Amino acid sequence: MRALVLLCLATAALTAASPARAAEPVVVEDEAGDSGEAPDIVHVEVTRASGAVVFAVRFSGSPTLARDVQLVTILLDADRDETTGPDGTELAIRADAGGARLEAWQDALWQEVPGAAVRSSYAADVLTVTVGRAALEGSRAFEFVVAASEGDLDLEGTVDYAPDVEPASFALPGIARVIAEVGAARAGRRLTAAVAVVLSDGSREPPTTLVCTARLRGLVLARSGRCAWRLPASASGAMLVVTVAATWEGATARPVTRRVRVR
Ligand SMILES: [Ca+2]
Ligand SMILES: [Ca+2]
Repeated sequence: MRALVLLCLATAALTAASPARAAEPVVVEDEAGDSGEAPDIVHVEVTRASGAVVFAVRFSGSPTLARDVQLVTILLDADRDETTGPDGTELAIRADAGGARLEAWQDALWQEVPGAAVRSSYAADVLTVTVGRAALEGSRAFEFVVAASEGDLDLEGTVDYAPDVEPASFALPGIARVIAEVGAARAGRRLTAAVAVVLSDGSREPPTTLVCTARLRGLVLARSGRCAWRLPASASGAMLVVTVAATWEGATARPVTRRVRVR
């Protein structure tokens, strides 16, 4: 786990130094035919969705993943702290063809988290598991291992792990910059600002939260929409100052300011 932590630190440093980062999804390939009696994982992809993370686990040999017979466990080190949970993993998603549940390591036991936002589906040899970021305790970066087992992972039996040795890493991108385009400012007219965030992986997304403020001659204007205002007829010639504070999936951008002269 120490090597893993060092790797994580190195990755964090790289992310801080460069706006470019590895493109999604995170992919783990696993050998076919190495699983014994357990379901045989051959490919894992982890991607982000709005407010959630999606694991797609592909198998060879079309296992049934029947309940209480074949189980897929996604072990997560969501706090990236090797002292929390066995081998650092304090969350476990257990899934089979019947559904999925989240368990947390508490009082030295795996205990189900009631009402956790976890769901799964199994079709065409791909088990798709979606977990809400809230269920991941808001984690923006985690280590993971997928284990397919015949019966309970924690009991005797055969297991196929992906990756086989060290856990894999997944991280949501940060915000590289905020795009705030302020429309034409005309006295007596409505003004809107269009806001998007550009992520460190180059993709462009709408903000998760957005606070827009406009000041005219030092006074805050009442909003007429999330990022819209009606300019007073007396505003002609004044400088309008629009400030935008945006977040995306738990990442906070520095507020940006736009100044436009009202015509
Ligand atoms: Ca395998
Ligand atoms: Ca941990």
